[in-house]
Amino acid sequence: MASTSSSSTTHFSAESYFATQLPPPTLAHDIDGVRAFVARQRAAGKKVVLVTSGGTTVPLELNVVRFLDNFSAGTRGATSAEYFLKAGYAVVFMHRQFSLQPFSRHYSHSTNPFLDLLEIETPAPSSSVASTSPTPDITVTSTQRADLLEILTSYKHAHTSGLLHTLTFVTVNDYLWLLRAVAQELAVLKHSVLYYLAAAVSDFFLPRQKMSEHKIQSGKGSLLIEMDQVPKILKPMVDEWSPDGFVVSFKLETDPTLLIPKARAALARYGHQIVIGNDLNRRKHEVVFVARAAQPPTVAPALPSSDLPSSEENGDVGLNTVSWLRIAPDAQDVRGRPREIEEDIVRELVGRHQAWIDRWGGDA
Ligand code: PAZ
Repeated sequence: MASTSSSSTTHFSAESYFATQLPPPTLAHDIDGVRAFVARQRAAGKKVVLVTSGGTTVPLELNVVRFLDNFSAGTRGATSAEYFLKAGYAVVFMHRQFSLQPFSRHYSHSTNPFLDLLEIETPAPSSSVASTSPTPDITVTSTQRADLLEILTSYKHAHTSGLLHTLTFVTVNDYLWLLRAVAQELAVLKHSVLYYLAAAVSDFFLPRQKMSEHKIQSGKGSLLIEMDQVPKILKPMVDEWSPDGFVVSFKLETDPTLLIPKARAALARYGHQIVIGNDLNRRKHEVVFVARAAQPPTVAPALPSSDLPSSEENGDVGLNTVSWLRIAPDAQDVRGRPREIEEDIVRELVGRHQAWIDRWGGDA
């Protein structure tokens, strides 16, 4: 039997975590980039959102051969980042390496492969230069051209305007170090910074002190791994790293009856502004906003009435407001493309964030 653990786990506070686990080697360089980005957006009076996206890995060895991972492809984060840009925000997009990214997500992975958009056109041979065959041209399939043009235009604009700044992480350790450092940089923006924490972050990890240096060997029977709990970082984020920021976390469950109680418990424990609950299998067309009662919900007026949740499901639950947001699973936009619930989530959050800024006297 191979075991990578000692018999007891350690309880890591955020403080003891950062005192004992090593930062990723690129951290200082990444933060220089964020600092410059924040300075530009601050000078321009922009609201800034940090979007975290995709899953984190948990390596089992220091020389990593094996790791634990989770399902997240980064759809929620990449899609939401596009809608935040559309709403006028500058976006720090902190995502799992190789997960979906804004704009390119439309043609990534296997859902809509980029190569399928392209045609090879071979010009007719010219009679004047008989010995050389003409070079084929590449064109975009005509049915895809309008969509591609629209996405490409937004993509180019996001990059030339300098409104999208991208950071990557792989492990849960990278994520925690990066989140803390980025939040500390964004804190100067006071109330005009919104945190949209959609990444699927592991709840468990293996501290480096307990990791095997080399590949765990088989041949000794089963593998037992005892992991420690990842420290709860929302509390120091709200209390210390970025106390004026508007913090939205996500809660994923597979048992829908847990969504609201767990969301309420998170708000009570960490003191942030909103938890968006989503069920694994319904997350693309249904989410629930659980917020502290001080912020009245401003459910997006542009939603067709059939998409609005029925009123008896919404309302005050003790100290919290609960509002469901739903779209029909097969809903389409005016051009016949599938509607994306992130459009409604972002519209709702932009309204609530603005109310938060106004309440504090407006520092955007
Ligand atoms: O990346 P994706 O679009 O496939 O999934 C999004 C999500 C379910 C990871 C996100 O909405 C979420 O709930 N993030 C927080 C997960 C959690 O740690 O509870």
